Amino acid sequence: MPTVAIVGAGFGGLCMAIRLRAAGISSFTVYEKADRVGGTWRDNTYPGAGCDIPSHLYSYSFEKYHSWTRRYPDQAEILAYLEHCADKYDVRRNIRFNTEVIAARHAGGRWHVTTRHGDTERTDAYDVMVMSVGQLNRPRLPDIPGIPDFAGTSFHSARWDHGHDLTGRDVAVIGTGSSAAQFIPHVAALAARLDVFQRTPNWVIPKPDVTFAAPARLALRHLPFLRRAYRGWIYRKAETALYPALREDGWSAGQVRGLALSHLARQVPDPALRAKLTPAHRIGCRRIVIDSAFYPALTRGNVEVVTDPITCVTRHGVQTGQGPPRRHDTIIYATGFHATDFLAPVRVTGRDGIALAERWRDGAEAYLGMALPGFPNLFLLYGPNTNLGHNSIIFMIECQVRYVLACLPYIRRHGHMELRREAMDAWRARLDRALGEMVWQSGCQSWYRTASGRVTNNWPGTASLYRRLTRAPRPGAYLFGPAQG
Ligand code: N01
Repeated sequence: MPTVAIVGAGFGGLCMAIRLRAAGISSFTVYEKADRVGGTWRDNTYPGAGCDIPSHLYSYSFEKYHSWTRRYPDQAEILAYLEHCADKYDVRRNIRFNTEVIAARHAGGRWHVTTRHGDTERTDAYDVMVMSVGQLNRPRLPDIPGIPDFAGTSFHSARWDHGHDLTGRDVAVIGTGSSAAQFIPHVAALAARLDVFQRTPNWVIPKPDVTFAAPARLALRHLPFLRRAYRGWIYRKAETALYPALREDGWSAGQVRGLALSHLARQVPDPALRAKLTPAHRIGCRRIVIDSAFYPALTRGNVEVVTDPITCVTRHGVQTGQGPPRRHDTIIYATGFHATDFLAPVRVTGRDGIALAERWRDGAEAYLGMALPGFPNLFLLYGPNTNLGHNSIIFMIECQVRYVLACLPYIRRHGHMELRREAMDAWRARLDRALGEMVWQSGCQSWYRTASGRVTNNWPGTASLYRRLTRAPRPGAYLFGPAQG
């Protein structure tokens, strides 16, 4: 059996490991730079962190006996779920924790993986390389002058400083994306004063969370048909109600927009604040925020939504060009991630010394989000153009893992499989046509796009279409043969 290196022990890497083990393949190693599994759900521990996709869809289809306590899981429950899966499917013994992959180079027909563990660097060779490092793993600080001058405490939302008590503080939050929306209610309840710096308002729709009563939990856990029906219902709702709103479909977009506007009207009585919070961009163009506690927090007496552009950060706090200087003793950067820098900072070099960073200079791309010409036996999970604006990414990851497993027999038989250039070009053309029909290119800026405007992160089809396309590798798309240099 081919030996497999997996990079990352988040949802993707764990899924790959579990399915390999289930297929009777144990010749794999998972490299994880941190000391535990969980990926984004290990890193994002801000108060209120959770998922705005329902638990029964935001989970592995094969892990049937887990009992979710609520409709929308919080971070702690998702992390516990991943820990549970790592134990139950016995993949921990294949994980090398505290080991960061710094480079991967294809040479002599194998992947040479260079890792750092403390001060020790070493290189091991594998037949197959699976990169599963996520899209939102490297926090981004804004490009605002003066950040290092601030005398108080500051941190990014994905690196929450739990030792810093926010009670009675004057706090500034920069950013109003999904992360900020989740933690602002908690910060507002503790802080003496909270300034929320909003550059672009987002569309917000309600998150109808509920805790499952014991009988419902038991039924969903032990009655497979009920569980399947519930999961299927959420899935179909995402495909039929949310997805069309992301296309040039005026009627569906109108429905979701109406839902967001009535949510805003219901939760924010003050017309001036409501005006500040009303987005100008088309709904779905940026990630829709799904939250029911965000707007009420912004209406509190100790909270101000500041829309004047930030000019700088000083020793004393975040400043705008308007009004008297502001004073803060804490700044929280909810400013997102380097989302379009796929795989960075790992140096990936393919056949004949091709550097992946060079190949992706104009934006990341991969066939089905997984394979690339010049990079034999390399697969990406949650790679370019596989993020969703409407459904569960865990579903996409499972499609990808199934695809990689279906490729392994070819690799075993032929030594290597490498995507044909023509397959990549045809895929690119197909993708561009589909992306042209999506709302993401309708003018707004978002983390879905590179600075030059190319949408590198999102999948333009339904999740069901992706599942069909990834059912099995199309042999015509690949070159097969003995391992090459
Ligand atoms: O980051 P973001 P996030 N000056 O990039 C602002 C997923 N997620 O961490 O919009 C002023 O969305 C920026 O302003 P603007 C989810 O996919 C999922 O919140 O660029 N402001 C924006 O408001 C999500 O989309 C869950 O004008 C600046 C904010 O910072 C993704 O993670 C929960 C600025 C960044 O928002 C990222 O969300 C949480 C500047 N110079 C997150 N620079 C689930 O529930 C940036 N901003 C599954």
